[in-house]
Amino acid sequence: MGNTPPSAAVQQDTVKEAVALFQEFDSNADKVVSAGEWEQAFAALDKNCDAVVSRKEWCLRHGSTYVFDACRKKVDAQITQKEWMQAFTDMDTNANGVIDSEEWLARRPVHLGFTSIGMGLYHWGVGVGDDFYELLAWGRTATEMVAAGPTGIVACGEFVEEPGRREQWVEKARHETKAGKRPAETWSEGKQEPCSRPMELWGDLESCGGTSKSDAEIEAWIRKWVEEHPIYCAVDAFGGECNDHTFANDLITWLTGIPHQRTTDNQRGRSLLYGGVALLAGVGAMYLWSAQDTSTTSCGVQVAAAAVAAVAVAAVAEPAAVAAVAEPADMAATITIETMGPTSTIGSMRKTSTVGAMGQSSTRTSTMQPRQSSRWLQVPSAQ
Ligand SMILES: [Ca+2]
Ligand SMILES: [Ca+2]
Repeated sequence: MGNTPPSAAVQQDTVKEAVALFQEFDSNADKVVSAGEWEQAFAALDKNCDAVVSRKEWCLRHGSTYVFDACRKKVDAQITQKEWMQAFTDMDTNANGVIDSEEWLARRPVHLGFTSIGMGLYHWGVGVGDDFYELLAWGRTATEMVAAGPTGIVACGEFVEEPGRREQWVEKARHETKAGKRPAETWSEGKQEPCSRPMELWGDLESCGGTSKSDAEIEAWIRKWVEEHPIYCAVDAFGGECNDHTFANDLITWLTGIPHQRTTDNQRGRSLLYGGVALLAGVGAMYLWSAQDTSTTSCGVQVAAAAVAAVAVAAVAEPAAVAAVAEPADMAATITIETMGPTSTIGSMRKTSTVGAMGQSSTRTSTMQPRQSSRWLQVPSAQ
């Protein structure tokens, strides 16, 4: 998925790297980096003159990639000259044509953080520099909306309008933390309330560009978002959910200025579920057809039912695992289920397959020679 969280030592080096780079780019030492100096810096970085600077070229020269990651890019592994000049515009937040040291140090990389909650599902959080922001909720039926940042609760949904409910919610968090169900690092001793997971507790990180927004601006945005989304909704059959995934997509879009629409677990689940329902209809038709024809239908109903059950569980899952739809690399979950009819008069087989992958689904029927499915279906046994 993404890169793993950097060590504490690497985090400490990031400011040093930023300061050293600023001095390097400011070739006339007038304490600001001009567009000309910025352009020259790209030429110096692009050692093999192919008009892109790769992550490798950057890393070989500077040791860490904090500044590289803070530039928005189409492809994570490289930055083009055009993107480099766009980064100059992004960082010159007061639009006076130069980047001063304050603007330079305000720029922070943005990450999407993933924590596995089992069954191929992930809890999402958003990293700005070393700080993370996330939504907290007690399971899939929860309606209490709480947004947390590195120092504690940033905003609560409408449930706190009822007297005592906020205290109850915090008390539950305290209890869960004491019981070891939440990491001790997610409890603020100073404020006596939960805070977000620190960087090292996120299992995977995905680079999403950079931001110049301040902590105060970020907290104000989160308060407004929660005001506009006052009720937590983990799962909605028609996509109306309001959870850690929709929060992360919205926050990253605002932070980076680029629409961020990573496929959520629910979108994936719906895609697979609806694909499965379509398949069941297909199996029904196949059954009627084979009953008239006395021929037998190989494979089908049981597999399809198991697949739909697994996807349905995944779509509404809590960590207690029952069954899981496993996924190949890069979360591209794919299910193909095939039903084979008898050999036709021209010696070929009719094949109906339903494919669901990363937010898309399609059902197609084709006539082809029988062969092994190149895709897969996996329904692990209960844990
Ligand atoms: Ca300068
Ligand atoms: Ca400026």
